[in-house]
Amino acid sequence: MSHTSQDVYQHYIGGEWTTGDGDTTFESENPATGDTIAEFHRGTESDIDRALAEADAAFEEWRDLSYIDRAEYLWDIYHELRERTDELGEIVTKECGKEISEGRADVVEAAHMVEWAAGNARHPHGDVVPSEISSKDAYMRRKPRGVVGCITPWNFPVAIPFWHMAVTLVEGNTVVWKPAEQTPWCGQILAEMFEDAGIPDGVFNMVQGFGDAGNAIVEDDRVDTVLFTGSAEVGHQISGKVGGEAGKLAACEMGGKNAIVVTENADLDIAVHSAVMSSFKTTGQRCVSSERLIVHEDVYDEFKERFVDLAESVAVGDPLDEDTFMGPAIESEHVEKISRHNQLARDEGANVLVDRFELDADEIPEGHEGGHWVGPFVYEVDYDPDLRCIREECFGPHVALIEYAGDIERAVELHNAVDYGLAGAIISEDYRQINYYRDNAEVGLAYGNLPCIGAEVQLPFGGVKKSGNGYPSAREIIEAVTERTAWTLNNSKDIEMAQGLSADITTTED
Ligand code: UN1
Repeated sequence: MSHTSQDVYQHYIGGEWTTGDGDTTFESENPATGDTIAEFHRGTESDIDRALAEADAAFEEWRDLSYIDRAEYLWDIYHELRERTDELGEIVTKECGKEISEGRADVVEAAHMVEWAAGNARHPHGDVVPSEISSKDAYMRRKPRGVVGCITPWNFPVAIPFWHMAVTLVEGNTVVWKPAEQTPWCGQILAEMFEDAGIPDGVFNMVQGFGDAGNAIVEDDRVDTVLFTGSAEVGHQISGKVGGEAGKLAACEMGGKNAIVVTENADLDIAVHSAVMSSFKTTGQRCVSSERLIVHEDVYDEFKERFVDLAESVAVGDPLDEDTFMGPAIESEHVEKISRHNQLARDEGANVLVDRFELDADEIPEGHEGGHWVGPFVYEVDYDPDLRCIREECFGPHVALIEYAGDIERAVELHNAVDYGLAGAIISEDYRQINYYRDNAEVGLAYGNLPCIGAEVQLPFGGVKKSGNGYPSAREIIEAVTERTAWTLNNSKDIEMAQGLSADITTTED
């Protein structure tokens, strides 16, 4: 289908484009300019209701297809993602502000996830399990759960929807998806891809909108699994609601207050490089971005000088320009949130080392005055576990240097002293320190001598503690969107029980 820029874009429900029931629209904005990109119908509870009815009705036929037939639709999408990587990467950059290499990497990550899911269709989907009784065959078999509701964030507007939906669909579930309200244009393009691939009506549905639409997915009884990636605030509400409902499952992936530990045995080139990448790539707006750098006193001064130097000079600018390191923040409300966090650090006694929150006029590219610009904010603070600035996630280029004395045990103690546990890294040349970190850091994604961003899709991805329950991406999502059946078949005419349980039926006549 074709659209002109004057169109108000629609929802995709039951294989049809529809304006839905609502009478309001919303706009998508280019965060680097403040310009409007396009206008979209805002979905309502009744639009979600229709989408869920369609997904429910489509489930039976979809689950009856073979894994391999279902995967064929995804292979079409895989090829489209590959062929259109540059074009889509530019769209990601225009709609969410990430610099262009990140825009493209978002699309590449999506292609990898689709490739993994579609390829997995030809892999075993269960286990043959030994039985205590030699005449019994026992298996673990998988079945789709049914209707899966997907709620995705703006920071990976192409990749994360496919983390959620690719495996989910290949496994035989149907989907109702609400893209982030900040990145509906990416949502539109993905929905067009599903339409082009000819996915059967109702198997994939997309409703554009805000939290009220997302909430209508979460609260509906027809939804068997809710997949959510986004803020801790919303994720905890969803797990609270869904957790209380028998038979329903919420797989939530939230942010963190991620840290990098730099020990006295660190190679400081690697340390500084990893810290800059982890703190400032994506303008600090990855759920895996680091906001704490925990540095040993022996190397603190040198690390600080080199890190501060780079933080002062990393190129903030037009995200479409290949020479830009950091694009803008997503929206003006988010700039305010970052400002509040910077102020909180000040109020709690931080010594501010770099403050580029308000960029100089000549740093803002021409024609981009309406963009949501922020630069790095770096501070040092005397460690106190109760400080909010080093416990609460800012989701921006806001980073604390924390000096420690003593051994690796002490560094890991500081590292773990937050409620979250998503990603983290250790920089050290000492394998004992590295292994201590690996075994004791409370995170789902741990790195040695690397940034704590940039995970590959074939690894599990997910957090511990308040960061999530470790499902909604890549490999592990299969557990959230399938049910396991333990199937046992008797090959004998006699019934023999495990555990030594008697199979004799005795009667009063015995
Ligand atoms: C996120 O931070 O919101 O590991 C997702 C990474 C990417 C995904 C990040 N593969 O940095």
